[in-house]
Amino acid sequence: MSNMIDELKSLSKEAVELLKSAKIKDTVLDIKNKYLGRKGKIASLTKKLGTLSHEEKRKAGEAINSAKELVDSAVRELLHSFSKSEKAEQLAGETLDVTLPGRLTPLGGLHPVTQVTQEVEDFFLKVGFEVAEGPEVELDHYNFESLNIPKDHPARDMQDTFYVGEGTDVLLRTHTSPVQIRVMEGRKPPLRVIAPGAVYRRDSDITHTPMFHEIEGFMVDDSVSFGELKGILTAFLHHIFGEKKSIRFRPSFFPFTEPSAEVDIECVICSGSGCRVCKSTGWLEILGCGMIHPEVFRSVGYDSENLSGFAFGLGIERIAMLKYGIDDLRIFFENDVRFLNQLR
Ligand code: 2NM
Repeated sequence: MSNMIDELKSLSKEAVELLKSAKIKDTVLDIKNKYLGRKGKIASLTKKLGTLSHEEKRKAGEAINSAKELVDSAVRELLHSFSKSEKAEQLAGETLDVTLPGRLTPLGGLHPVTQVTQEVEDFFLKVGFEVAEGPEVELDHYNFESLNIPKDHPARDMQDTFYVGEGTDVLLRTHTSPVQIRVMEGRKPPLRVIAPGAVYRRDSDITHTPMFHEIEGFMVDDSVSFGELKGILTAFLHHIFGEKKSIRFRPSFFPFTEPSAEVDIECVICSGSGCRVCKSTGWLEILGCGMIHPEVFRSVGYDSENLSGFAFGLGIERIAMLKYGIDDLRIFFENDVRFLNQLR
């Protein structure tokens, strides 16, 4: 009996000693199994309990339990410390090197058409204009009729305008003038408004796309003069192309203005000496303008006897082409980042 208790003590000591030399979790589990397992060294001793007296059994049982307890707590302690160092190792492997350079997200930029639109808006906002928007799908009435464009005008031809359904009076606007008609219709002068946006025409070659962008503007008050038109548009072109550029006004014709004029700027490529871009004239056509026609005022219910105003219109892509020296309009709409990145 005392023999068995001694044996238990030395078994548990032996197990604890073995555990001390264990370097990995698997070794610990092997040792645990060898001593505490169902067929382990301690379990095989308990088989001898049957031969003992009641009192001896109790003492031996206590000895077995404390031997198991000793080994088991050593095992648990070791497993705990192994899992702790495993975690520490994992964390050490995951440390963040804050000195590494960051991963850059490529920054987007504004499309050149948007950039020029904003520059034009900047100028007109500074001189008291507001920005208005309107539908791209319009009625014949707002796009043509109220602008004094007669029924037999070529702009109304199926060849020149996109109609939404044949024989309807619904179409894609060919300019942003209808926005201004809508503003005048709903409000009273004094008014200073610009209308930027996409417009549509049946046209397609290296200088024309079926969709392009326009900015139109107008000013109406009780006595707006052609002098004010010249002053504001000259200041505007100097803002966009630089103070040094010469500007000229030439007589022209539009159904919705009278008198009408075309405005040219000294060629931005050759400075007036003559080149391919200005077709050897030294001048570039930049915008159209004029004093708003009495018929337009009549159609929005204004009294043209006591009012006057000027209006103008220009193509955004054309301005961008001249400003950046681009010779093919179509690359504005291909959205090739190699092109766009050059104009940021
Ligand atoms: C142009 C040229 C001349 C124009 C006229 C109007 C309105 F609606 F007020 F009558 N808006 N824009 C106009 C005048 C547009 O574009 C070349």
